Amino acid sequence: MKSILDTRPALAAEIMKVAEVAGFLWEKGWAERNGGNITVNVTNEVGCGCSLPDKALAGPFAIGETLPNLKDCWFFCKGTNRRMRDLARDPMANGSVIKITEDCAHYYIVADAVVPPTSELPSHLAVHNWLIGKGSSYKACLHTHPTQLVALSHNQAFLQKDVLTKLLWSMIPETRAFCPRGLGIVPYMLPGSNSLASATIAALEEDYDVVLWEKHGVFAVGEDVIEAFDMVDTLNKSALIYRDARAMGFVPDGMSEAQMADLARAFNLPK
Ligand code: 2HA
Ligand code: ZN
Repeated sequence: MKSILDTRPALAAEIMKVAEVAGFLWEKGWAERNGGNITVNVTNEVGCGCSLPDKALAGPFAIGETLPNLKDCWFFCKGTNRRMRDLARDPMANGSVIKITEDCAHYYIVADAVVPPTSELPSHLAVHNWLIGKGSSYKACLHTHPTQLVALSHNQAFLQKDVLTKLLWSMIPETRAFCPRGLGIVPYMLPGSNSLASATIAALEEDYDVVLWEKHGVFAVGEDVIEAFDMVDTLNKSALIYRDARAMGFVPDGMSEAQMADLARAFNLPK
């Protein structure tokens, strides 16, 4: 079957990154059934004034709001109800490339098949709209269900501002170094709702790259989907170290404030 990717190596490379990450999410046990979603702004990879067929496969469909920075943007989106493990195996049969219309309120499904995008499309597109508006180079949004981070979100003590950031940073130097903005917190809200989307943007606006949705999962942004995944993976590694220390029967010491400050100086880290 002919694919939009056949003649577009840059687009194929971005979508292969999505497939690779989808496989990691499944292997880690963070993607039960159709859990999680990924969207990537592929406008640059499709190419401006591109020769893609004007004839879309389906649409226009309403986004549900008007997102003025998304005019004529292209996205690769995991399909609604599709499984990460299937996205890993065959991304173009379990996700689709969509194009936002000129009115910034609708989209067409362009390729390769009519796979309606993720149920979290409104929140993902609202975040992409916000990223473009602030001139960010970030192109990827990732939502997943990392077991240990979600478990920590079931305790109110960990949901106070930057309590988890400090705890997770202190478990291993890499987390401080590679998640320098820490972990934002979003209180429980209905999955797929506009209020969850606005609360997520408000938390990202506080200068986090990864936010924890209470009793649900995380939402991460990055230059590409690999970068977004690596931050979540690093944060969850810290959660695993904390869990294992507790399971061994003690509360872990954590790196000291002085060790953390030293690290921040050495790596020139923000905050
Ligand atoms: O798309 O994880 O929150 C599946 C989800 C929704
Ligand atoms: Zn979810």
